[in-house]
Amino acid sequence: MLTGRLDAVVPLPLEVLPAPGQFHLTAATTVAAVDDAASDAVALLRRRVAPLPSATAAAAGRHDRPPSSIVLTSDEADPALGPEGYRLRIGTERIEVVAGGHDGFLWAVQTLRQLMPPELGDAGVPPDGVAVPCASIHDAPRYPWRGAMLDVARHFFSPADVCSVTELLAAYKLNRLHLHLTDDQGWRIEVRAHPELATVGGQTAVDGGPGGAYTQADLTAIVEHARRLGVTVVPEVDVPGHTNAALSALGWLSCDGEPRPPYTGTHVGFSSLCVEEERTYGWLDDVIGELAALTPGAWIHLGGDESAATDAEAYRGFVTRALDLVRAHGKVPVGWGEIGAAELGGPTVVQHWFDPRPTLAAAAQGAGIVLSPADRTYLDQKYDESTPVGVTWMGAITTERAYAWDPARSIEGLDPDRILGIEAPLWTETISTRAEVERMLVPRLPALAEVAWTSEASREWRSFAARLAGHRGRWDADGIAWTADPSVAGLA
Ligand code: TNX
Repeated sequence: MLTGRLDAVVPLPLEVLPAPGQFHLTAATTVAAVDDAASDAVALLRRRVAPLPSATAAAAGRHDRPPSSIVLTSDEADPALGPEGYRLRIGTERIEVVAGGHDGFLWAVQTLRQLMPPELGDAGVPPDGVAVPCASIHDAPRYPWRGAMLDVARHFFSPADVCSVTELLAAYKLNRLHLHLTDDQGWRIEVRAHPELATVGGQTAVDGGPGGAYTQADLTAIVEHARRLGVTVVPEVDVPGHTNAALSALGWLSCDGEPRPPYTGTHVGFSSLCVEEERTYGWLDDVIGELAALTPGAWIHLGGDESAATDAEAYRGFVTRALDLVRAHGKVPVGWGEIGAAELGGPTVVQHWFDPRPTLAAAAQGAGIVLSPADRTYLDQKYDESTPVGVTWMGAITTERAYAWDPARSIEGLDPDRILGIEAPLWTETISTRAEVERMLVPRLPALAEVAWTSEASREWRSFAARLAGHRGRWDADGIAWTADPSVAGLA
C-alpha cells in the first residue's frame, strides 16, 4: 500500500510527534466539519487530497462509525497557536483537525496533503487505499506576512496563470499575493473612472509583448480564488514613478499635459506623475477608491520606488498625501523602502528591498516592515549562469542562498519586533510564460516559505533539502515546472 511520510512537510511544522500505527485512508473515509470556518478547507481537501464523502460529525463520532473519518473542529482549539495555527491528530481510525479559524484549517489540510504519498493524485484513492503514519502535529507560523509578488506589468499573466501561482503559494502556506499591477510598460487593471488606463495603457509589454489588463471581474475572481486558499491579494499601483503606461494613456497626468509614447524597454526611473498638480490627486483617489472596493484585504500598495524623475522634496510630500488617501479608503498603505524617507503619518507597511536607511527611518516612525532583501528574495535573479531567463544585477540566488538567512538579523539596527514577515518578488522583464514563472519560483519559493513560517532554531538546510527533494514528484504530478538547482542535492 502507498504510504505517506512524516518527514515530508515544507515548511517544517512547529512540532511533529510520531505515534504508533497508521491511518488508513480509503474512498469510503468520511469528512465531517463541525465548524463553518472549515468549509473552504473541506473543499480544498476534496479537491487536492481526495474526493471523500461527507458524514455528520455525530456519525463520525459514533461507535459504529465508518472505517475511518476526518473531522475538522474548532473545539479545544489552542488560542496560543493564533489565527493561522492548527493541530492535526492522526490516529488509526480518525484524523482530527483542530484550528481556531479559516486559515488554520486550510494550512492543516495543506500539511495533510503533504503527509499523503505523492502518488495520491487528484484522481482519487487507489482501491487498497493509502496509509498515513500516526502522529500529533501542532503548528503555527513565525511571521504573519508570508508573501510573493508577481509583476504582471512588465509581462501580462492571465487570471488562470495568477490562480495557478496562488495554488503554489498556498501549498507552502504563503498568505499574501502582491500583484504589481502597473509600471512603465503596462497598466493591468480596469479603472472605470479612467478606462484609457487599461484600454490604452494595457496594450504594451516589455519587448512588444501582447500586453493585456484585468477587468474588474477578473480581479474579483482572482481575489476570491485566493481568499478560499487563505491568500490575501495585495494590489499595487506604483506611483509616482514607474508610470509611463498611465502617462501614455492620460497625457494630463504629466506636467506638460502631453501623453508619453508607449514604453517597452526595461529601464527604470524616467517617468513621473505631475505631483505638483491637484488633478493628480483626484485621479489617484479614483484609482484607489476602485481598488479598495475590489480587494477585501487590508492593504493597498502604492509602490513609491525608484522615483528618480520626481523632485526629492516633492516626492516626499506626494508620498505623505498618497498614504493618507489610502487610509481614507479604509486600507493600510504599503510602499517600497524609499517611502521611509517621507513622513508616513499613520499606520504603514514598508517593503524593504535594498537600501536599509529609509527602511530604518520607516521603522523609527512605527511602520511594519516586510523584508524583501534583493540578495535573498528577488526571484528574478538567476539561480546560476545556466538559468535561461532572469537577471543578475544582485548576483545569483541559489535555493540554499534563499534559505540560509535570518530575517530578524538581516538589517543591522532594525528592531525585530517591527518585522511583519518576508516577501519574494518576481519581476518579469525577462519572464513571460507560466512555466518560466514556475521555474523561477520552484524550488526557491518553498525555501523562503520555510524562512517565513518555521522558527529560526528549527531550521536546518540539510533537513530542508531532503524534505524538498521529496516534493519533485508532487510538482511533476501537478504539472509545475521547476529548476533542477544543483544547490539541492536531491534535485540536481
Ligand atoms: C528594481 S525593486 C525594481 C523593479 C525592477 C527590478 C528588477 C524595485 C522596488 N524596483 O522595477 O523590476 O529592480 O530586478
